[in-house]
Amino acid sequence: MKLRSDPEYGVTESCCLGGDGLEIDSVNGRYGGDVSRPLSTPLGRAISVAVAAVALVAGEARGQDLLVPVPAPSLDDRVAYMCPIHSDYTSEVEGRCPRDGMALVRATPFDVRDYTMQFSTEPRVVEAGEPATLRFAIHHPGSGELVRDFAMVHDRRYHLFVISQDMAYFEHIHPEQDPDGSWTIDITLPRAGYYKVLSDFVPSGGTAQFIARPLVTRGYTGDFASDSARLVPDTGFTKSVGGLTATLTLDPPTFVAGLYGHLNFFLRDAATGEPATDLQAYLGAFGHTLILNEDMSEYVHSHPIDLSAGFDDEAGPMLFMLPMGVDPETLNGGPEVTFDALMPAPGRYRAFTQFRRNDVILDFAFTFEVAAAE
Ligand SMILES: [Cu+2]
Repeated sequence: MKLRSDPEYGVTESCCLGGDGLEIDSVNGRYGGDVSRPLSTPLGRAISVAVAAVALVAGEARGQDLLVPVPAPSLDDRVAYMCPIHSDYTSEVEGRCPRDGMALVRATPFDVRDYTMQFSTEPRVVEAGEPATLRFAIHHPGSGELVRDFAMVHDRRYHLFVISQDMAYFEHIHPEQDPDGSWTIDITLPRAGYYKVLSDFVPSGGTAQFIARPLVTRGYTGDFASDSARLVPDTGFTKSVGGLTATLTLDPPTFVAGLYGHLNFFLRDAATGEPATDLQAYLGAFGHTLILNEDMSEYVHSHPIDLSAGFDDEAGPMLFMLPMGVDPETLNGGPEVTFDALMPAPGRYRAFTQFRRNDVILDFAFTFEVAAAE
């Protein structure tokens, strides 16, 4: 099946994150309006309130008697419903994101400050091959209070990625929340070294956060700067894992920094060569992809931009990643799964992509080059 063309969506499809910060794409105002309309009014109101206030002050300075009421911005002017994945999609009313079908969460989309994270390990120095507990406590950037409420995003409230510096080791795991509000998970790292620990969550009332922390095990003697991965781009984009063969096609064939590209996967049964149409939903989607560059300074988290099963989108309504109101366990996906992604800088990137089939999570890693924009 065909994807809806990009112009339908505009150019703001996926959330793109770099460094420890959150980058919010500009709103282009062309999202399908049948689900909910883009929200420009609260921001617009806030701006007009500011303009009115300036006018009043200026008027007073000139000694005029201006009786322009200047209402203080209420909480409602700052709170909206936003897509937890596409933080640039906001709405005044509850509903779902027209691009991925995610339930909108109540949030303050115009407050883009990073939340504060306390990351600790038990034991304090982690030993390779020995179990360790990772603990995360999230604090509000303004009040400093511990955050206890998190939005459900892709079936979980906290997603965690652990990647070794050479990018050979990749884990996508889900910490559990302790009664005190912090999050913990036990992990055994395979060998001494430097790891990147990436937290992905949406605090209730805040925007999507994607926060990286280093983890260095005992016995690591390398130099962090010079030990970064030396990624070698794949020459063939077909790999088999656990009975599933994935062929990746990049569109455009060479990604360009700063421009959206598509990662098109075609999946086959490795034994028969037949197209695989029995993908299972995993965390509310038919695949997950995390893309990192060589020195792990840039990372992009992407989900499929539609459901690759049995929809004709040429004339129909805007596609959802999963149909609303349907139990994901009753659905099958494949053989095509497409992710979109925007790589912020040129260089070599590795995409870690996960599919679920026969109740097993299958991890694929593909490495490719991203060219500099002309
Ligand atoms: Cu996850």
